[in-house]
Amino acid sequence: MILSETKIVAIKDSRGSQTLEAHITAHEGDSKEISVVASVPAGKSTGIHEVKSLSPALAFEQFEKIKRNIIGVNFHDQQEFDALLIALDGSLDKHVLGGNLILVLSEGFARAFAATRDLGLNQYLHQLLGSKHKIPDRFPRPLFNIINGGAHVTIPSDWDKKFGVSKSLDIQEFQVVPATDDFALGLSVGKEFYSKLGYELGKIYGAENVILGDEAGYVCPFKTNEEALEIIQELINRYLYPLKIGLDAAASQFHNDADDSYMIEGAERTPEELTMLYYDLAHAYELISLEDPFNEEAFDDFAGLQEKIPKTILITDDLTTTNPERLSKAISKKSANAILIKPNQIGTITETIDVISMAYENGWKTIVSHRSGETKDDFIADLAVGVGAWGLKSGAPATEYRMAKYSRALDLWQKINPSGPF
Ligand code: 2PG
Ligand code: MG
Repeated sequence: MILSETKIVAIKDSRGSQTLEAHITAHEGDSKEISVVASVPAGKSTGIHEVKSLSPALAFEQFEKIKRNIIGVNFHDQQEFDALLIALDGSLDKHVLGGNLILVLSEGFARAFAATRDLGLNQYLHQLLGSKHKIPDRFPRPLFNIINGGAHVTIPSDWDKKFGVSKSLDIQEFQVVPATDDFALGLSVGKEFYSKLGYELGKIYGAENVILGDEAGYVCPFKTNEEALEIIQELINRYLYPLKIGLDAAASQFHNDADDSYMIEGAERTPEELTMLYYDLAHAYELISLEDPFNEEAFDDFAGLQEKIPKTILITDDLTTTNPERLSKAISKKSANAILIKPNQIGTITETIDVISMAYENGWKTIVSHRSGETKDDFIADLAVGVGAWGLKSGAPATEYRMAKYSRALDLWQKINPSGPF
């Protein structure tokens, strides 16, 4: 495939920050030209082992330098294109060209390559992985982040005076996960639950004290993590919703490197004490999944917890950063049984697919995830469906940035199940 024209522009993400969008025109042989667009997100609770991003201004400069290596060149496959970008960058953390510039090009290339072959993006990504590993025959479950905490929240300044609440909950994400394989049913239950929860929180805290965090989950003057968990559990029980509870602790955010302790709900805990806290939560709320319960270097603490709560899917995010060396270490240490996949943590689609392949090779599940600062690009929905991920994490079932991914997954679900009732 030859890229005849490629342009990079800056657009605003869900937080109003600038990010990159690629506009690519390409053709294969004498076929007619196709045009695609791709854009990339940005995280806030980023892991230190993620590739580095550049500001749009610096990314434009870098793009000008490499343009001639890309435009007008005939690329035979994704791997060849991505390998060129990796070589042009030449660094380990992609700080030269910027992980964001590399990924926006890599995703744009994937979209264009699929289109020139009349393949859906999900089918194309399926083929990329299928050439390396057998793909699980499953459709991803949505992980809805319905209450936001941690770095994804700005607490209103008057809440300290009014409620004695000056900081967000320590746990970053309180999620509900449908207990059904039917994606359409799961999405519809998730939406209903989200709106019921909003109403319920309004009754408890006053509608004016129910605001939204970065991922469209609710934020209220909660005092403890369990207060939020209790409200979710009670509502599930009251209406018998087919929903399970999941958490992303994003524990690096409340970890103290100096003495390897965790500051949670005003108390300092050792890794052992925190393990017991998770053990209790996992049993009390029958947690289906738990992400990043410890700091991003705590391979052994993850492993200890994994042994204690075998029924909960333990997910690594900042620990592994979609990076093959980090995943390999986590596998050998038996740190968890599932990895969060974020293409922008590693920078190319080829490397993302390789990490997914390594996860499957070792019996791990994958959960494809958005970032807290998102665009309306729905690439990750195709990725989750294409690679048979166990989950698709895209925030609350609300706002166009989060819904873009769930809606695309719904379209793909309905193609496979055209006669479903939802
Ligand atoms: C996470 C992500 C996405 P961020 O920790 O899993 O929810 O957050 O994009 O801020 O790293
Ligand atoms: Mg996370």
